[in-house]
Amino acid sequence: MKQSIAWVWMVALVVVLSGSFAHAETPDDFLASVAVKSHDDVVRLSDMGLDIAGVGKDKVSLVLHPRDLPVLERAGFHVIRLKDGAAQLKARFAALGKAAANAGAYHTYDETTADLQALVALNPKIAKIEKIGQSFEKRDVLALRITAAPAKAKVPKMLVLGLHHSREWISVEVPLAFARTLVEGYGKDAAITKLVDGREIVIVPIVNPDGLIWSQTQYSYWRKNRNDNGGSSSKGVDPNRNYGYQWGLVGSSDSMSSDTYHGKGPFSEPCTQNVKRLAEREKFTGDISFHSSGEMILYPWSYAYNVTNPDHDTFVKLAKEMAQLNKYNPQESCSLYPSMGDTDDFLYGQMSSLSMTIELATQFIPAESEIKGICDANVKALLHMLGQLGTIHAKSHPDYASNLRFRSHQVEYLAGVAKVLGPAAGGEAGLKGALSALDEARAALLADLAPARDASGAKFRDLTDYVGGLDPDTRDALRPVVEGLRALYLQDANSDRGGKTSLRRAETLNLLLPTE
Ligand code: 0X9
Ligand code: ZN
Repeated sequence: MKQSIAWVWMVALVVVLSGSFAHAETPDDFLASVAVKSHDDVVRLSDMGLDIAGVGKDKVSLVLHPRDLPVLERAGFHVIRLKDGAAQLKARFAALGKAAANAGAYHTYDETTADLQALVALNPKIAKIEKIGQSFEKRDVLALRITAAPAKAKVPKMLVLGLHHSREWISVEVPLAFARTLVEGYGKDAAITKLVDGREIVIVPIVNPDGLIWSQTQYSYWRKNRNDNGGSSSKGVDPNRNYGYQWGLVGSSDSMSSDTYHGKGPFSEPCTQNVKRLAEREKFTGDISFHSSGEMILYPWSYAYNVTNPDHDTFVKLAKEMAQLNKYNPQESCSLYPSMGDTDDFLYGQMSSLSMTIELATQFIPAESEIKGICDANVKALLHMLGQLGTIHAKSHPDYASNLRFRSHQVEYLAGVAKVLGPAAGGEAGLKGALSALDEARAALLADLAPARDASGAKFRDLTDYVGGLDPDTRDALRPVVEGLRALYLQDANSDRGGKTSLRRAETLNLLLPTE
């Protein structure tokens, strides 16, 4: 989808979602739009931890809480509240809410389980259900494994994930349709038979079952999982900010009430731990995580600009080919907005799977009549990718660690920051002075760490090891600096695309981290 028509889907999305507040758990939430002058403004909004519902050419739609208003105003954004324009849809969501466990043509959690079981019954030789773990509320998270390859054969493996975000019901339908196509087509359709004979496919239609149930029965607009956040009145962690690769700063929030709350640590959530365990065990060649909306095929990286992934050309080619089949717009994930802790950055960056996100449809929950068309088009794209995985795969990531040589200015910088951390820091003013004195050493250090040459962040791990080997006093003083330096480095990678404010924020944050 071209940027020039992006606003059209955003408006469509607003029309549907404005009907979804009948069961608002947070009834103060409202849909709004703000004008944006450039893409840097979108980056700033995302970096503020706001819930971005759609990105248009000159506007962004947001789900806001009244407490967000002064923050947005201070940042210079003019907020326009959007009116509820779809009473009939409101009635539809109200009806769905009342009829718990009935989401119309959309699958509920129980219906999804039943469908997976039916597929196994249809052909138990090629389809098996596996429990990959449990959700926060102790529901089983199920995967369907489909293959007719000989038991020990080394074949390409593809992972398909649905429903990270509770309100994105359509993201369950496409993985299910893919499973149906493979199981029902085996032995009847030559191309499908060949794929199932020579590949292994693992499909997890619902990564976040608690969220789906909450969205289908209580509050259709719910996005996160249902973690009780230690008894807080603000529930939920955004599963797509909780993966442990480049986690925690850009485009995600440390506030529990935010819709992009990243959780209390990387992989703090059962639903992301389940995917991590599965991926570590299976070593997938490629994967797709389905979301809605926007009609986009997104490839890494999500976490920062200006860090070209080592498999860029492979991703571009594959995404373009798939885009011919589903007619979506292929693009680098961060060009939508940068965010840390998403599925793809982990599965690609850490697990070397050719990992992409597909944003389905033009609304989170499209009209039921659209489900079939969306599934058909995207199953075609998935089949193409499955075929390609026989010949393409991610490069193994270069071993940066062995190339790292510490320079004196790096040690100087660390020693200087350690001093600032000491009792003589002198509050805010002292901190400012110390920061400017360290500027030169910092610039040299960042140049040396060179984000563009170290997309995997391996140098940071090496730096951490180095500090770990120092005498205990120095090590204790430096440890939080090194941890925070990773964030500083990533922000620096963003700095020529509007990340300057964040750079300062990250840096201050690093310096104020407790030494414990
Ligand atoms: O923000 C997300 O998690 C995804 N969009 S959604 O509307 N479904 O919530 C986008 C994931 C890709 N990551 C980035 N574009 N940074
Ligand atoms: Zn999503």
